[in-house]
Amino acid sequence: MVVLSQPILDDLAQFKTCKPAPDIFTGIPVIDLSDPNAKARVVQACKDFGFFKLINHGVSMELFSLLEAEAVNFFKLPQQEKQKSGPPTPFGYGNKRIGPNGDVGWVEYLLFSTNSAQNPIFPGIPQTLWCLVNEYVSAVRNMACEVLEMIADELRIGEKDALSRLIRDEKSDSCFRLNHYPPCPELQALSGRNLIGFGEHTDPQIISVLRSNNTSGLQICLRDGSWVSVPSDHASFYINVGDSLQVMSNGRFRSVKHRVLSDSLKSRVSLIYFGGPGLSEKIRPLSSVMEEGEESLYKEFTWSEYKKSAYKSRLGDNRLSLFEKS
Ligand code: GA4
Repeated sequence: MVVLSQPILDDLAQFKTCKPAPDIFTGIPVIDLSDPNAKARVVQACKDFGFFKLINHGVSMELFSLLEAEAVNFFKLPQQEKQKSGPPTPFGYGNKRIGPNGDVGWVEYLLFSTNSAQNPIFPGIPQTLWCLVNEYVSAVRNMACEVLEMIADELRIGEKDALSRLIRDEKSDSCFRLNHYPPCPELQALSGRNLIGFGEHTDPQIISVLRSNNTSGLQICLRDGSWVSVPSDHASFYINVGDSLQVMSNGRFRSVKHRVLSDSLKSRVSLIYFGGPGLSEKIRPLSSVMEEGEESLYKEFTWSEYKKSAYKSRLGDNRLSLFEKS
């Protein structure tokens, strides 16, 4: 029999739980970057799911594995050591608290701006980890730009770099997070449920690029409102459409709601790049995607306005609803 002490039970009580996901969903589009039909398939996936898996992406397994190993080493450090790089305001080490408005999750993480000048000095982060983060972010950004250029081409947006320039720009407000979801075998044994690691939400930026170790946990919400489990695959990337790209496509693309359940037995480590525009960039539907006479579904806003509003929201809020035209 599993016996949990009262303090542990009290601590666990603040986290939401969920029944472990039944089957792994096999319907997620898998897009081969070298496929001549990739552009059309990416656009279709952004419309249908706001989410797809990317294979043959050209970012080396070795770089991912090295960074993953460094991240694991960091998360193994004593709590006191990790805390030296926190709290995340908004960048740095965070444990169980997500964002500034009371959200919690069974997760610890490191959140960085991809613009070094915006990060405070993190006394607890080893130089090797820092260097690998920079190398990885630059490889993933290039790949994300390639995807955005394919989208721009397929949508017949005049300039090929209309979307990619937003995240390539040196003023781009992008960030990168390393998440560690520790296992919690006791709770599983006790209740048959899993802890919610990162509650349901959409990403505010343009595009998010995720890679994880071989532990499952990620779920996405389909158009019919059902939640399905994404197969884990450490060799591939998962790409999701963010709120800003939903607006730029005037609602054609879907900013996908997603969440992470912690695994009861295995640690999950995920690495996510969030490609966002510069603070003063205006976010509005691209004129080239609009049909004649089509109205914008959203009021125009700058990324700075959207971000400010996002940081006042709770994780699960529908942040775009404030910017929808009534
Ligand atoms: C969700 C996507 C990214 O992880 C993130 C998150 C951010 C944070 O963890 O600080 C936010 C969340 C995310 C949206 C609403 C606000 C801000 C936590 C939160 C409650 C880094 C981001 O850009 O927005």
